[in-house]
Amino acid sequence: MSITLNRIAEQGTNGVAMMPIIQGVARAAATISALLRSAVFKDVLGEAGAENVQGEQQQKLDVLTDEIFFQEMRATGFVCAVGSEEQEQLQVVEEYAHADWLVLVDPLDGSSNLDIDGPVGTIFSIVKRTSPNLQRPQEMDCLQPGKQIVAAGYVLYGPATMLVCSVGNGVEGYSINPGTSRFELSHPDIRIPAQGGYYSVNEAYSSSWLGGMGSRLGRMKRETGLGMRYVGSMVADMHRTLLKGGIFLYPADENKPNGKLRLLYEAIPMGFLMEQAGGQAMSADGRVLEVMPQGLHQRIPVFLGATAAVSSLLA
Ligand code: P6P
Repeated sequence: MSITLNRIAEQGTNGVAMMPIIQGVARAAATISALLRSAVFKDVLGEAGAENVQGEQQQKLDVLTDEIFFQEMRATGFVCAVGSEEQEQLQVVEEYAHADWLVLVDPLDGSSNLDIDGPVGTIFSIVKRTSPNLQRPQEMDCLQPGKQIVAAGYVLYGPATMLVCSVGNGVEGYSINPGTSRFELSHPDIRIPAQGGYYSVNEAYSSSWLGGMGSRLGRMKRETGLGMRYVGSMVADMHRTLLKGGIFLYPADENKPNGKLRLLYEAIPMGFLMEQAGGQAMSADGRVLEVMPQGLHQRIPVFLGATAAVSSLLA
């Protein structure tokens, strides 16, 4: 008998509260997966002709997937607002502005890989509002350190479509079974291997890295003997790191003094998952989940991986 996402409700009070929202994520993921597979025939590849709040060229699919995700969060009836990479401001769900939960999301991470049919993903985290329910949710409700989030996960749109998530009791992977068109448990209890795997970083920037990261990486490579893999899609690079071991890093450099990846909807959810899988999630000044967010779209350097690799790099 296959195990579905309903299993999440068996994981304590957080599991019961998170299941309907994570099921909403799964519905969005199934729609996005189908859209990606047919994109080339629907003229939805390529640039949308606008920049997002990050100053990056929006892909048409960035815009479409953001709307799909927001509508599924709205349909759950439990989400009062969504903070998205594709939206400058917090998007309030008007009909449910008094609900308990906010979702932070990068709806289509790695979208620059779309035109070469590369893997892309959706990254999300779920936090409980800090403001009274009768008030309208504000950006401040999202600005909580990662140690306070209740759930996080990602969807990898690869050869299979897989939702990897945690409600604080370890990490599980659910894959779409084409036979049933449902997400079914495929990777129970994901734990990052203590040794082995790969280091994953864009070494093209190594000459401008800050904090002596070039020499640190050289020492880590000598000490660990890790091979190198880099897709340029955080979900794909993180998924391989979780399953095979090693470390994923995006350091600060002279042109990106705070790194490139966003704290609220990339570093925190991925850091939460990495710690839940037995790894470490560090930034320039310590643990990612301890960083106090100052804004919806702030960036942060990240070093996520097995303890041995992270320690070798940052010691
Ligand atoms: P670079 C994709 O644009 C992304 O936000 C992450 O998915 C990925 O890890 C990173 O940027 C890749 O950045 O500078 O190596 O192309």
